Amino acid sequence: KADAGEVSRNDFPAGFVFGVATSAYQVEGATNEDGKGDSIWDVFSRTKGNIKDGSNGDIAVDQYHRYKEDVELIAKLGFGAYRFSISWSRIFPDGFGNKVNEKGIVYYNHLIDYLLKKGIQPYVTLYHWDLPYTLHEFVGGWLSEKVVEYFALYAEVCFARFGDRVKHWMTINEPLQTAINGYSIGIFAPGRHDNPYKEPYLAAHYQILAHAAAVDVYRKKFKATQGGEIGLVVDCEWAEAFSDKEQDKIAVERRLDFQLGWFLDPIFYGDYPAVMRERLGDHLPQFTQREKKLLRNSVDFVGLNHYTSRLIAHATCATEGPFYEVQELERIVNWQGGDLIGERAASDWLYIVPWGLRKVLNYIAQKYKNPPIYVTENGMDDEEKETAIINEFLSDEKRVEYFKGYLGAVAQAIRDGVDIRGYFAWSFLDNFEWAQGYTKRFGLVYVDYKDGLKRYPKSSALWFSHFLKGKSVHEEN
Ligand code: PNW
Repeated sequence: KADAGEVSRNDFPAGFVFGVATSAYQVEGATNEDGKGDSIWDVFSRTKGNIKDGSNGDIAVDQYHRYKEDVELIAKLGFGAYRFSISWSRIFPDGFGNKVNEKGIVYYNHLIDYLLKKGIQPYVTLYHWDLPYTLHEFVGGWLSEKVVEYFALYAEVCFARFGDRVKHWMTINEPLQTAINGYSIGIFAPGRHDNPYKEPYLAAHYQILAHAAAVDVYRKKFKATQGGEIGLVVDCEWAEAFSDKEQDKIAVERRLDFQLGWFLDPIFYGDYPAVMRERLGDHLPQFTQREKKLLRNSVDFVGLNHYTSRLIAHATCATEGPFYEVQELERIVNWQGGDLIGERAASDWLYIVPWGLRKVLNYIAQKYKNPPIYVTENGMDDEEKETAIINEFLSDEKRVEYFKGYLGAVAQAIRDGVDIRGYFAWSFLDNFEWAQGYTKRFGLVYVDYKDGLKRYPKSSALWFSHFLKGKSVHEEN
């Protein structure tokens, strides 16, 4: 509770950016319109048994047709930025990069232009999990080196077509989640799980190289004229030692190396963390000298997605699957006294631990040369209930407390000296929550799935709006 006190806009520097975030497959819908090709998520979610409520993103919250209304609402609430992603298969329907689908370009041009017209800066992610399906089926997806070049081609078209107006680029969203959920556990597209000791490390490797290739294109061909910045988005839970035992403290370091160092070490130091090499041997791919050079300093900023924290204990028989088995550790949610690390949200992985964010931010600053950081996602969810009335969702006091706590933690980290440039709440509105379908609601804005996808700002959206207009939280009532 200590940092949940009186957070105010004045605790943040003048140029600090506040925004809301979404991703293409989760909000756009129109998955087969205007020449868009299928992505691995289109195919995955159409397959029975993969999505909890049997749903998919075919309509999602229909932002493709309602972008104007959505942009107006973002502006009205007072946010200065919108983080969204571009659907690769809208630009190159088969991913091969032969022929640009102009209708896809038109959509993002409209979105970007309307954002700018309303005074909102676009923060654009090139890849938020929706790989063109053909690249998976015929090229091997993230297990294939070839995808690196296709990604660079796609990125180049985005820079060329949108870079005159987009000044903040993110290459890839959470390569960790794709590697583990997509290629080890198989609960995300493309749903692979047969080779969990090898494939996740290949899938991560080529995502890292794809990131570096896209940044190289930006810096060589566009940066000088367009003057934007480009980074990678990683996700990281805070890892707190379960006990004072030396073994648990070392397990914490291992955990952070396997979650964050996996991606940031190559970028800041040119290679994977030593502990990953020790434990994975030849299952961990090697970077060539040329690749190491390309990787080093290949970000202008680090994007951090952060939701929750875990207690970490050394464990020789880990129960959470192969990824944790090689790390020999366990993630625990109860202190030894039995109390939860924090209150649980709706998702079974999401516990509310504001101080964890301050610690992750300080950890990144210390370990990776104090880079500029954006918190690119932070938020919590509510459980969908068939019987609930809208008002139960609209008075989301728990989410208000969540934001107060986590924003307070960001403000603390700024006072600690961490170079944080902005904060994006996940999510602008309720949307397709991947394998959970529409059973989880992360939005600041409620979407009525039973009545024409109407949007209703929740209390958290109104609280944020007051916060952004500089009123202290106590003036609110
Ligand atoms: C993020 N974890 O993924 C994604 O970027 C979003 O698209 C997604 O909707 C959001 O979080 C909520 O799930 C994560 O287990 C999923 O720590 C799980 C974790 C972290 C990030």
